[in-house]
Amino acid sequence: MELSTVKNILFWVVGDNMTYATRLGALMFGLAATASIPAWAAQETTGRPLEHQLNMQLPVNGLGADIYSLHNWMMIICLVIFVAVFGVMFYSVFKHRKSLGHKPATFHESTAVEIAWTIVPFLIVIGMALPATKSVVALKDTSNADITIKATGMQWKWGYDYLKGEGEGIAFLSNLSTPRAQIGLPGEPATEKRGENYLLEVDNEMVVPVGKKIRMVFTANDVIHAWTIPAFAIKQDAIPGFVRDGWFTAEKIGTYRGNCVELCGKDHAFMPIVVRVVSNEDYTAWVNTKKKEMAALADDPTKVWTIDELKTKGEQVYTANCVACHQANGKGVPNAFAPLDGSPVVNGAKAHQIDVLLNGQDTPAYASAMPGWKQLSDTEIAAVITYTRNSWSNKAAENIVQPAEVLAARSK
Ligand code: HEC
Ligand SMILES: [Cu+2]
Repeated sequence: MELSTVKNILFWVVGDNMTYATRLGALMFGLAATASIPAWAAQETTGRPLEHQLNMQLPVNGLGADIYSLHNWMMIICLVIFVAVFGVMFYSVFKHRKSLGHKPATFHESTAVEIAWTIVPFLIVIGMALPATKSVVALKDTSNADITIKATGMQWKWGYDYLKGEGEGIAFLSNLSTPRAQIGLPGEPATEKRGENYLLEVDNEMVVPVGKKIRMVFTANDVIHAWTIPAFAIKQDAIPGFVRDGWFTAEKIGTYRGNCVELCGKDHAFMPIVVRVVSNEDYTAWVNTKKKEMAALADDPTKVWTIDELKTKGEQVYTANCVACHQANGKGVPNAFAPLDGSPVVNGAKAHQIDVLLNGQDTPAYASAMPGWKQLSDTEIAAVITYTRNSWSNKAAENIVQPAEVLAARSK
């Protein structure tokens, strides 16, 4: 075996960044007595998976440490059972083989053996279930949170709403920020080298203060997604029409990364989760900037825009929300995503297109459906419609839509 393989196996058993002697020591220690191997405390967490990592990511809170130790402890129990059972089996088969003249025993029922093989597994199960139950109960206790944040899964991004506590009212969308040039397209290789946080970076990170209890509420707009930050020991499905919750505290300042962990469609791999943990003062500062930013961005749906203003804004909205399916050239993907270039909807009556944007569309012509975009603002919807009506080969007769028209359609 290569040294790195041995190293990985040891990582897998006891954790990271210990000398081999300590690793073996910890292994023995674990075997002999305890379920808590404090490997995590000795090591700086990276907040993201490492290359060739076999063990779980290092936790940054007590609950995560419990789960980590529990995991190691269970692995050790499994290993001991494995070695003991197969050891006895292979020894017996080898030592008492027929060619040495052994005759098979013919006994039936042995009360002693039957009692032993009922009681021993029972004790093993109790020994595993007790500490596990303690952790599961703690995982579910979302009471007395300092801040409550709602995460909404959408194809293929996350929306965050700060519902309670400092920062209440803040809401934003979080999109993958890795450039297309690093990813490439089918049949079109990437042209740029992959960055350090390839596919684990976003434009708007969720920000929380260090050491505070954060309650997370999860739901989804379209299909099932799942939210996790492994280092925080939190993982929960986000299900349309349901609200689930979970909680974490982050005890170290830093940036922590995760992924959507429920297969949710074509761009499942492209909706990472990034949480930045900052000091309490930095958090207050972030809340203030974010609130100012939101006030500045807040739309005035009665404002009348020029067509050029709408086209410029519409292109941004299109790039952020629509290219994944309809492509930058507006040609879509045959049979899957409708082309907008030359589309009868985009070149037809504007009222109908507003309706498609707000409520979605699902015709038999395409395998998938167009989701509704109610979560975009009136201005964003008006802008993206105006943009599509004047782009590529489209020359719609009604070539401009104002935010007020979207607002009116919304309340219908
Ligand atoms: C998740 C993939 C997806 C995204 C993202 C998406 N669409 Fe669609 N869109 C579709 C699909 C699929 C259809 C065809 C639906 C059907 O008719 O069954 C469609 C249809 C449409 C149509 C009607 C076209 C026609 O000729 O029937 C318009 C207009 C449209 N989309 C605009 C947009 C705009 C603007 C955005 C960005 C805000 C957007 N779409 C984002 C998947 C998507
Ligand atoms: Cu997802």
